[in-house]
Amino acid sequence: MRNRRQKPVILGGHGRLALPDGDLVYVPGFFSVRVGDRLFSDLSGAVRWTQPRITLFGKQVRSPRLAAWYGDRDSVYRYSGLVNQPLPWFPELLEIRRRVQQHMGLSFDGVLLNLYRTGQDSMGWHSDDEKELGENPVIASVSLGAPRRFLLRHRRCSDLPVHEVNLEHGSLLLMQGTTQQNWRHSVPRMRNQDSPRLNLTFRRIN
Ligand SMILES: O=C(O)CCC(=O)C(=O)O
Ligand SMILES: [Mn+2]
Repeated sequence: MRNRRQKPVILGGHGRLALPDGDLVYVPGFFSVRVGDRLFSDLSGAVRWTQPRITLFGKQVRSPRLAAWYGDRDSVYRYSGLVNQPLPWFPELLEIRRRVQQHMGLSFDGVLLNLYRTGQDSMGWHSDDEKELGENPVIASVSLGAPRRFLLRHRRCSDLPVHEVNLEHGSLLLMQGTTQQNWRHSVPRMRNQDSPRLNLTFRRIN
């Protein structure tokens, strides 16, 4: 049984992070503060945000954040019991995708955006293991705005401590290899955080 009072292992620095049984790469400052600020403000206004209903403990509730799915026309993505038809790419999304693809030498056909309006918005424990993503998906996560804690918990080895990365403005986090098979992740609520954060996770569906 995991000791709930055990402190998380803080992962930091630049490059490959020491996550056992997984493959995480962190690139702080992937976008400069200036470019990140511009993208944050352009995206906040341009994205068609929705607040989907999700089923939690058998009850329908509004998800504790806003979200939107953009991508190629045939990138239909089913998650949280919802069928998400893609909205069409627009210039700022294409600009970010181009930078990410150039850096990685990989291409992505969809992006899930999440807006955490304050520290009261959050994302619960889950793995990005939907079947359309394939067995060992590469997910490229760009963070803009307020820094938030990103937690990882092993799916089976409960004696492994929770691991934590602080996702900063303009950063890129890659989750790849067996990370989704072996770990769940979450973005917990944070007291003392009033500012919004925007996250983009680039994914490959087809
Ligand atoms: O906001 C984040 O950093 C994570 C988002 C996430 O896990 C997801 O969209 O599946
Ligand atoms: Mn996720």
